[in-house]
Amino acid sequence: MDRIAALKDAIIAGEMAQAKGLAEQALEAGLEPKEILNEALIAGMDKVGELFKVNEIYVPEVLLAAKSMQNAMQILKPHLVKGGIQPRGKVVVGTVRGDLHDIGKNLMAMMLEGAGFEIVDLGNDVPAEKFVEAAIEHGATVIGMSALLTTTMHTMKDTVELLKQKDPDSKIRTMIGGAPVTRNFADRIGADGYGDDAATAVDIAKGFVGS
Ligand code: B12
Repeated sequence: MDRIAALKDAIIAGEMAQAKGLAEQALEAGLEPKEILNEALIAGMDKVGELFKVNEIYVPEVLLAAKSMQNAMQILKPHLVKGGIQPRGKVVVGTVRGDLHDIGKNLMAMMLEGAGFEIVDLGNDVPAEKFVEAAIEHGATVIGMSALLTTTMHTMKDTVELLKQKDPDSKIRTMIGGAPVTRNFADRIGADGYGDDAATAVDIAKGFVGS
């Protein structure tokens, strides 16, 4: 099996140590960092997203795959920076104010990173002001918000409204998710995107940047 295919398989299987070693070997063998990123890491995480959507794998497997991808990414990153490879776009992510549930948010962040987006993770308990300020300051393309409590979902509405107020011609798009969040709620508050799983967050963000 060639090195790219082996690395892609290691990502899908969540083999963390192997993924790191294979990324090192691929670089040593003279493969282009961009090729390793696109054909092994991103392609591997794309496959993980597909399997997750059809319930062939579950949250623990996705977390292992994402960790493997991050391990390989550690090796690749300095070479990608040297080569001037641009991320697909920047996504500011966080769990909304009053809410400490961050497993789904972390999953969304990892899947987006795996798809080539740069992530600014604000953590949990994030107020509307912080989402908007960080997105403007970092020149983000997307704000991705997560909520697990029905009592905290209103911060998503506050963020959408504050963004319109602070940056009326904003190109920054908003997407929301989390167990109690629905498409109907997203439409009502004027969010640009809604997804019921972390793989869909990637589809939405790709749609926003037109790729
Ligand atoms: C784990 C958990 C906790 C952990 C959180 C640990 C952590 N670091 O996250 C702890 C123990 C801390 C906790 C605390 C509490 N919890 Co709790 N918790 C849960 C539990 C069991 C699982 C949540 C979870 O992680 N699911 C797995 C992840 C992967 O799912 P997810 O977040 O929905 O994310 C998926 C999608 O929604 C989507 N997604 C998520 N975000 C986004 C964003 C975008 C943009 C997109 C596109 C997609 C997307 O992608 C993910 C993967 O596909 C749920 C019950 C349940 N079965 O859901 C209760 C639950 C959420 N908790 C609940 C409650 C009430 C609480 C407490 C108030 C309990 C208490 N009395 O103290 C506190 C609140 C603390 C706080 N201020 O936040 C209730 C909420 C009820 C409600 N309707 O509001 C639930 C539903 C339990 C219940 N049945 O009562 N909790």
